Amino acid sequence: LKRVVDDVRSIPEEKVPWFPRQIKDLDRCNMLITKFDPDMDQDHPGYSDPEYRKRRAFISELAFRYKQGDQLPTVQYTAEEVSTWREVYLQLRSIYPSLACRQFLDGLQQLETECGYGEERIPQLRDISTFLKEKTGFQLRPVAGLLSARDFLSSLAFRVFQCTQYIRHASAPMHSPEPDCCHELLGHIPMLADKEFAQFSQEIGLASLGASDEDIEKLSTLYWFTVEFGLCKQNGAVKAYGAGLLSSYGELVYALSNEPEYKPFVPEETAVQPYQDQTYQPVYFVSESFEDAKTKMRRYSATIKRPFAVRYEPFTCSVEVLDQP
Ligand code: NLE
Ligand code: FE2
Repeated sequence: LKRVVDDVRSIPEEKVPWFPRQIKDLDRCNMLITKFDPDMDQDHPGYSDPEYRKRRAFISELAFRYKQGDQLPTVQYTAEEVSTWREVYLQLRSIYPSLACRQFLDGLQQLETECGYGEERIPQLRDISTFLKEKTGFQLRPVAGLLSARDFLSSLAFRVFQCTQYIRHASAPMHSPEPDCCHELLGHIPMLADKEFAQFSQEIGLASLGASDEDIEKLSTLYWFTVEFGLCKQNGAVKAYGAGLLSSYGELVYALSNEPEYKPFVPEETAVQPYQDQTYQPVYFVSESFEDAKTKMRRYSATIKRPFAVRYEPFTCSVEVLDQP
């Protein structure tokens, strides 16, 4: 029989890394990775643009101040920012019908009719979060930049998606190595409006709670090659469902050009595939379908060794920790 454990420290095994148990614990899941930050990275197109860096600092501040349950901050985007958005939107919109998977196209269309998506303005997190909550129970929270894998994945366990709110530099609209609002709003959000994909995302999150560093590394690699750069078969053709592809005109075209290498999605193998995050991927993993990816992923997650099991309790937005006999 399974029993609810009040405190993971009472589990007699080796020490389990801290993990959020309630949605408000996500206020502590905010460890940033600064390697792509325009203040730190000399290759960032905003590195030598003080105006851009000032703007980024201002928008970051909104995320730093945010606490779970607060109203999501809105940003008054400048004309230059909107023009970057427009360029990204129009370019990508023109190739989505032939390169994006069906679930993405469905989601995007709903966002266009119900949530103000379009080239004219950058949608606000507040409106999108309300929209998503109704579709799949996902909600957004603002984040100042790239998060540590552990913190990012753990928020997915609660159906919370951490979203950046700044936009990429105007000089590089077609690809950015770091997340920005184009990546979140165009890459991730349409997919998160799909029930099955939302479930897939939450399950990766639940598998990550309290996992060892080594397992976090594997799960984040799996996340990378599915949620970020995944391809899947649909009606005999290969389509993109990964957000990193769907937000980068350059890489979306490249990924489906037959130039890179393609491998079938097999979690045990995908989890140990080395990857780089500066430019386009040399290899992509192709799933037979979402259903197939979810089943395989679930089977893989069950092999991760943890001295306990977790169960999400939707009424209280909390995670129950159960003894694993
Ligand atoms: N390369 C993506 C883009 O240009 O939107 C962002 C990837 C973030 C992991
Ligand atoms: Fe992403």
